Amino acid sequence: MSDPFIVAAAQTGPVARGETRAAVVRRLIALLRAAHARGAAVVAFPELVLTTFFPRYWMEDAREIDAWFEREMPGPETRPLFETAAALGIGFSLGYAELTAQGRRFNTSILVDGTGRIVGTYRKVHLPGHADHKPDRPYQHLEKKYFEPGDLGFPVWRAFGAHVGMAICNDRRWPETYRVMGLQDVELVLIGYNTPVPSVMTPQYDHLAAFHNHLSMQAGAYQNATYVVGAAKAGLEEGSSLLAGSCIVAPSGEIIAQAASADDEVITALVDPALCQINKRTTFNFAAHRRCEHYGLITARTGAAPPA
Ligand code: CDV
Repeated sequence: MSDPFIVAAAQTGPVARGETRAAVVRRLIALLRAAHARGAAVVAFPELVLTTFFPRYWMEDAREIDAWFEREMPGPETRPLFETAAALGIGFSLGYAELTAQGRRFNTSILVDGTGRIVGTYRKVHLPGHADHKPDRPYQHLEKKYFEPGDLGFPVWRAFGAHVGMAICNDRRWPETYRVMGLQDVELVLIGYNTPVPSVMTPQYDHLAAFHNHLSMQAGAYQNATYVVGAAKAGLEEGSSLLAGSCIVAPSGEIIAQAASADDEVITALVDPALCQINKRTTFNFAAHRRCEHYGLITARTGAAPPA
């Protein structure tokens, strides 16, 4: 059985449109140091954390779009984060916009171990929003324009003495995200998010945004007997209010740490892989209780269809 270790969520406040990556990285390093001072072995940073949440802007110029993306990781601006983490011996997950050598664009998160080595890459599967310009809206949500759906599935890696997976923002609302990792015996899921509230898509649920945020992660944690860490980019960013509420959820489904601000803030909690075993061996012992013969529709059909 693996030893317990401390995990951190590094919530950030808003990142201004004109804020340089170097300035953001300095903020991330301060959060990394704070997490290390609290004994953390690994810290989760938010989605697309190196820049403002640029999918809110309609852009047509390719060079303007490319400027939001990283062509290498680490690159010159992000290298100090890797070097500091390696010097401290702390790992992290980091969300950023990835432009591959083949010209493909993904909303990506990497997992970096305590030596500064990238041990895992995840590319966001569930892309919310739209690809077309909707000028009647106060802001856009153009993830479907700027990214293609992730092509790597939901891998789980051995790191920090545990089985670790990642997801990005909207992924956290989908049970499939957690179950595919649950089937790889995941014990810790690191998630970064940017959630604008009010939502232009579901204003009916604005008053429930914080509830739905935690509901999704708590359900995913409980039903798959895993820790889940949610790290928000929060606060008023370029006129768009981003949900805070970063949290760490235990395999019981309980929130065991939660941010109290909408700004740069570190929260920590103990991850004890032994606690994952309680439900992995009983209620959610997949090998004993799952009935795959009845789940075929989940992969055979994408959209819902009414009964005949
Ligand atoms: N970045 C996101 O994926 N945000 C979505 C919003 C647009 C609904 C989310 O699920 O929080």
